[in-house]
Amino acid sequence: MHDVRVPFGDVLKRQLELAERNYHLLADNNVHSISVMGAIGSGKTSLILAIAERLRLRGVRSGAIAGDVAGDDDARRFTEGGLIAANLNTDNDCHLDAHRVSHALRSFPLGKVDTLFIENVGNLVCPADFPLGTELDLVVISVTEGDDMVRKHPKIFVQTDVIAINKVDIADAVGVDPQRLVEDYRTLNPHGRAVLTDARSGRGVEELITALGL
Ligand SMILES: Nc1nc2c(ncn2[C@@H]2O[C@H](COP(=O)(O)OP(=O)(O)OP(=O)(O)O)[C@@H](O)[C@H]2O)c(=O)[nH]1
Ligand SMILES: [Mg+2]
Ligand SMILES: [Zn+2]
Ligand SMILES: [Zn+2]
Repeated sequence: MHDVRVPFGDVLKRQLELAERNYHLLADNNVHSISVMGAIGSGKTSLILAIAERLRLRGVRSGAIAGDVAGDDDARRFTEGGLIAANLNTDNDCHLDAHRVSHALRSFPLGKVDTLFIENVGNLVCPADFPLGTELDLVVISVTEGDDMVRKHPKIFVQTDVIAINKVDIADAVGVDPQRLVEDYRTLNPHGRAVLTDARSGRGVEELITALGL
């Protein structure tokens, strides 16, 4: 393991250094990398699978690192969906960090993928403070979280330039207008792009791929 037992004030600095190293490792291997964040059950895994399925038709090979507190459910789903996947358990930590990711990257067959998705633990708070070193960030929110979700978590939305507002197929059922989420996001991040998606039917997935520049 890297030695991260440094005084508390230096921990974030060390994490930033490791994030920069991850960034260079991915770039040196010509891998496009996307950090996928969002609340528990918002549809992160489903959207990654939907994106990867479409990229495959264009000959783009996808991989995924599945960050979860415990278990390998998401890693299995990725493998079943044809992605090269690695499981990354945080053992009760509520977020991934660049250090954990650096270890996962070391054993990942980077030469076999063109795009790598790193799915964070379901959480909209601390992932905002722990950059992983990816090229792009994507935050997935589900309409089932309510129409005030963006306003309640300004930090992550200010710094994320692409968001997916997912489960729009059930927006009416939960009484949420996705446009309210879009407007709140525009207020916080005028340059960001918000895409409405339904990961199960595939609605909006092509638009999301374009927004991510993939
Ligand atoms: N109706 C509907 N259901 C969806 C959509 N996207 C995902 N789901 C369902 O929502 C549940 C959670 O989806 P996941 O993709 O596992 O969500 P996640 O964000 O990866 O969840 P965690 O990794 O546990 O935080 C599953 O039952 C999905 O089938 C959608 O767009 N519409
Ligand atoms: Mg998941
Ligand atoms: Zn280490
Ligand atoms: Zn955390």
